[in-house]
Amino acid sequence: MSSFTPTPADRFTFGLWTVGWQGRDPFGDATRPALDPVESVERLAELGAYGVTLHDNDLVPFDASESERAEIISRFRTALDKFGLVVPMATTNLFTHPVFKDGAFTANDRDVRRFALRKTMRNIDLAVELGAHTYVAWGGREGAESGAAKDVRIALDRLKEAFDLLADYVAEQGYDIRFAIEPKPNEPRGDILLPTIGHALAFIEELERPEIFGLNPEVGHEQMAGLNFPHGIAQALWHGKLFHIDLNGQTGPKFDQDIRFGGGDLRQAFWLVDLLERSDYDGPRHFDFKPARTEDFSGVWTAAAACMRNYLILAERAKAFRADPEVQQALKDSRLDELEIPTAADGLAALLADRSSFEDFDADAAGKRGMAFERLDQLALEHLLGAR
Ligand SMILES: [Mn+2]
Repeated sequence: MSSFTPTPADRFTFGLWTVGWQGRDPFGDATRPALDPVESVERLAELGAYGVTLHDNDLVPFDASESERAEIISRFRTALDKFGLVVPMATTNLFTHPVFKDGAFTANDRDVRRFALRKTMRNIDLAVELGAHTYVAWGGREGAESGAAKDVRIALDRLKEAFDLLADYVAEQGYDIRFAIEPKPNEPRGDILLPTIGHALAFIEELERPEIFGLNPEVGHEQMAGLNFPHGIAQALWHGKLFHIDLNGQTGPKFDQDIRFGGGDLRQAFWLVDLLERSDYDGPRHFDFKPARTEDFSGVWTAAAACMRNYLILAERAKAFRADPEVQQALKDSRLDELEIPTAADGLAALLADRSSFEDFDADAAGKRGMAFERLDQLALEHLLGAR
């Protein structure tokens, strides 16, 4: 159906590392050749994407000379202009090179921490040059495999120090860019610092400039911890901290699968899109997925197109759910409208004086009221399945 064809107005973006993933995993070599970022730009534009995102080393090799770097960036910018894609977000690779084997901002080695900060600041310059307003920080190797290897309270001091320095840097440069911290519970480290949305939200409030720090939550990362992703996103929105989002799929607590969006837990994907589309989040719908290593390039582009198409289908299904008069009645029957009424707008004294709230309250009768959630959830499932 043509209504499920993406356009740049849908603001779909892809990491260069997603379609460019060569299929290397801990047990197997690459199954696909390297993909030229310029080709990714062209193909994603053809598919209807709005932009691309990148780690520094997705574009510029770790050991490139200054002149090589300048040439690569110039060629990439030309492609962006030619095919009309933007770069709304960038991030730093602080995990591939062996120097980061014990982390970056929280590595026990001080010289590694200083190098990590300089590498990040240099790429923030590039991010701003390319027009990005969001800088993602995923601390993939900020963690440990064994108890004594990392003093977590001190490591958090170092992590705060790093983010405070980065905030000073962008303020001094006058950059219009905000940081989005990406939680993940584990992989590649046994345990990673800031493992969930909740941990990261609490940490941000300890920073010197919390207002320029928010979150980049990823579907699979929360689900690896057995958590409900739409609930986490709702709380991030409630705090005003949803700065960016990584969409993909995951089937429960296991290794980070990075399935195309719509694969994995479909019901959570439905509630996520329902939430995002009704929220004030106006940032990119960013896909951070890995096309299965079984695929050739035809499969890669099929998966990329499917991420966008599945989002649009789910958005249409969620909209139909909300517009259905039977659903609207079911929401009332489940008393969602009553949840919106403040519990004691009449004040503490009135609550204490209100005998009906306690002394005369019939808890047994209230305990017998049905909530009608089964009917409501079945209506949602039928909309999701296309049966209504
Ligand atoms: Mn992932």
